[in-house]
Amino acid sequence: MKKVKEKKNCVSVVIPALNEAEAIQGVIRSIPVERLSKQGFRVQILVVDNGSHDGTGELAKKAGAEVIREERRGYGRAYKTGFKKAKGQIIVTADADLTYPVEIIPDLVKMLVDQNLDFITTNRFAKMEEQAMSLRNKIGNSILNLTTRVLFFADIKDSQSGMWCFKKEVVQHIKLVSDHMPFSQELKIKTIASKKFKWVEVPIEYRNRVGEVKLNGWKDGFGNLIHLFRLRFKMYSA
Ligand SMILES: Nc1nc2c(ncn2[C@@H]2O[C@H](COP(=O)(O)OP(=O)(O)OP(=O)(O)O)[C@@H](O)[C@H]2O)c(=O)[nH]1
Ligand SMILES: [Mg+2]
Repeated sequence: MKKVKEKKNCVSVVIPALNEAEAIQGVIRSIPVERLSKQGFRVQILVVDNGSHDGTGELAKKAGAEVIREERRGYGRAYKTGFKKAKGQIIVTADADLTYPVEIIPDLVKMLVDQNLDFITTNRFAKMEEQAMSLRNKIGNSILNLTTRVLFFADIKDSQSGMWCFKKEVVQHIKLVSDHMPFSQELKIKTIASKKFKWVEVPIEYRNRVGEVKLNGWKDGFGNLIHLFRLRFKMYSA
């Protein structure tokens, strides 16, 4: 990955957003910038606007974020672009839909530093609001989690969670290919499989989504399942 000028005491919060006008400002304003600066970190809030046409980018800018426009669609594409532009040596991620508890970012960062971890992923199933995930998606996620554990011996409870806190060097060491929803499982599986990184999974709250659902449940679910098998039989040469 090409390097931008990295800043040692900087945390980059990278948020992919596709038509999230209803929630984006709430997400940005809930990030505890002051707490992070008391911990000694500057904060870069980076919204990757994935071709929104509802004013998401402008709203994000007004709320104080740096906005990059990425016209090529896809959750993974948005993250790859965002990671390249992240100035912090520590990166934290969250969706732009108010589902993830961004107020815990200082705790995640503290844990990463204090325990000298490389990668923290999160488990949404620990404290999930009742309507936060449909029954279909819960079943789909359980199948993906079980398949991940069986195929990769990865001791992970939530393979699809989109909130991570990690040292930027992790994504500079592994090759991430997916431009779409499988990006989330690809990142975790390759990080764990590389055996180079100290990682943990921590429980988090997961809240009801604000704004229209972007996920295509059946298509993305099956797509992720197929991706797991493809990854399993190609990954060690990748
Ligand atoms: N689906 C999708 N999301 C994108 C894309 N580009 C950016 N995003 C953002 O990526 C995040 C994840 O997408 P979501 O639709 O929330 O997917 P999800 O979290 O699995 O599903 P929900 O439980 O409905 O929130 C959101 O912040 C989207 O706005 C894209 O091309 N497709
Ligand atoms: Mg979401």
